[in-house]
Amino acid sequence: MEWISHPLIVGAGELWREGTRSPFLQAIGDGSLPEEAFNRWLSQDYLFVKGLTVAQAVQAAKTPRPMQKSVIAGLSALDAELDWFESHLSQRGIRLNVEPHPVCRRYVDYLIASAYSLPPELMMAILFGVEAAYLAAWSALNSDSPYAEFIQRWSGDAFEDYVQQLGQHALDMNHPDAQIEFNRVMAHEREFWRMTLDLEP
Ligand code: MP5
Repeated sequence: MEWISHPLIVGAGELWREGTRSPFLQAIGDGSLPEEAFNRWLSQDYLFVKGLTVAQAVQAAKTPRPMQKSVIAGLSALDAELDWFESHLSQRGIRLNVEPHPVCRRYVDYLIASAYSLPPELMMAILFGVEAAYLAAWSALNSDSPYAEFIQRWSGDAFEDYVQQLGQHALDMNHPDAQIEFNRVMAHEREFWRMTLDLEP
């Protein structure tokens, strides 16, 4: 099955659209986004990915074979991604340790608390939601933009394969509450995009 026709995506309905589209993304795609707004997103997304790395490490510890393989491979990609963020932030003269915005903090707290308290079946639906949302959001943009490197990071074939694998695991692991958690992820994604345009807490 194509990742985009996954039952969790179809089941999320309008929330899926809200979590994967935003004026911020449109402005990245057409190159009209002010640099300052981009920089604020970059520093908050770095903090998000740091938090996701913690949650995913706990998830890896709880996920059975053979699905654990995808989670561990994803963790290794997160480690490389943190290096990539750090180099972009330093090139732009942005501190790594800015204050997390409450929206970013709430999303990360949800992921880390879920990783500790929920069964791995549900964590797989959550991780699929996190990654599928970014794949859909960024791959819809025109890669001629000045932000092409960012668009490509979340639109390439390797990333799509990863999302496809997570979607298959979420189907195989199947849990009755999977849709509830997937929808929570979409609501967090929607708030994250809103935050990028209005960053004052
Ligand atoms: C992702 C992200 C994708 N970087 N930020 C948000 C708010 N949601 C999802 O995660 P990754 O690890 O960068 O692919």
